[in-house]
Amino acid sequence: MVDQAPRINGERLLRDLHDLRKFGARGTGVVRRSLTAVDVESRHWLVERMKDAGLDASIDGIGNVFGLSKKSGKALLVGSHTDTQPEGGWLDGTLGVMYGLEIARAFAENDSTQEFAVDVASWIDEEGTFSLGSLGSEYFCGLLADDALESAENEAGQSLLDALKEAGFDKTPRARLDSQRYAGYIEGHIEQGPYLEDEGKSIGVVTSIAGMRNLAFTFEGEQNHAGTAPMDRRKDACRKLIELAGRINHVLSDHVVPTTVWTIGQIELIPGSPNIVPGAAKMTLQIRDGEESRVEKLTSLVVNLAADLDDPEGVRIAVDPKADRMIGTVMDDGLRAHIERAAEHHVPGCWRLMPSAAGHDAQALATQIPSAMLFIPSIGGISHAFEEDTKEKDIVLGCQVLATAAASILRERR
Ligand code: HGY
Ligand code: MN
Ligand code: MN
Repeated sequence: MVDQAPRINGERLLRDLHDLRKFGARGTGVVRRSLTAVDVESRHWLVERMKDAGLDASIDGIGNVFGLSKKSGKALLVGSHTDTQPEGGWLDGTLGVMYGLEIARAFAENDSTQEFAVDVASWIDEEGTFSLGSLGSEYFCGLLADDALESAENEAGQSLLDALKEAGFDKTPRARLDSQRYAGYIEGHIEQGPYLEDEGKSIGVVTSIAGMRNLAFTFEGEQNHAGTAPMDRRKDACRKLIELAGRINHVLSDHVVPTTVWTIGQIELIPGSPNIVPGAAKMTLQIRDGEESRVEKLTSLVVNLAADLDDPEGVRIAVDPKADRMIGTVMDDGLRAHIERAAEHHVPGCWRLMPSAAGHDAQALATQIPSAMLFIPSIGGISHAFEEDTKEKDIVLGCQVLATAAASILRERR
């Protein structure tokens, strides 16, 4: 049985989401990369919204935005991220942050929950402008040491520390998690995939979050003239890259399951002229799977393939297995059960348990405190694209379900 939680104010939630969307708006999408001027501006805007909600709001020394409750007792931390990919949608991350703000406001406005403590967080750089992802939540959770921040830089070569100085955050202390303060962490997010829409479900209750491995390949051959260099004497880095890329599918095919995904997201040919045989090339490969052991196996298969194709007399191949990112994570059963009950209460039978193939800040928080996630449908399953969108009724429903879950969690654990 679920006690009725306070009704969230859907209009206020949508207004704030549309207002936040304006920071970096590009048509229907958003470009708001970590610590750009528009991102910094949006963080100050968020602080003001949190203050309006009666929270003790600030931006810490790494750029995380916190709205802390002044109530006593164990708090529930509700958050996500407001930075975007180079081309992002208006809801990826921002949904969960504004859910937290709306839940904090609705609880404060209702007699039955006005003593409940809800903290709200917007984690910096979940989308990996300066890192491999979830920099802010990982730092908050003590998964990143300060010296790990020294080497972080964006694609333009700007260091994280310089960007923090430019933003004016460098003099502020960097917050770390006080796990005693919290009953747990919950995050609302768009599904970013097709399954809820395909099945006509309104809510996803996340069971686990996939593990991820990022591999960076470099190819070293010999730059030469595209006209005069005979084909049989070339050390063409591009040709070797295509040979490796073309064989990955075949090498992996016997070891994957339907939810295994891999992506070649970046390719660079150097120097990149139509009249020059590329002497060098770069390629990234990202592998994700719900089973950590399978991520490990697939990674070693690809690394071994590269070793087989490496040619000491011709094109050399090197691979840099980036530090393990986003180790596969299982959501907390207890918190997840609260979200399940809330979903069944609001939309009986119109919800499902499901894994997340996307990485989330909840993976970092889950290493320290009980954590759980809720999904709402993505139209066409599209995300990390300007076309990303969700029906407004689904946005409002998701917040109400999460608010109901939050109230029952705090009734039980505060
Ligand atoms: O790529 C991811 O899984 C996350 O959206 N950054
Ligand atoms: Mn994302
Ligand atoms: Mn996200």
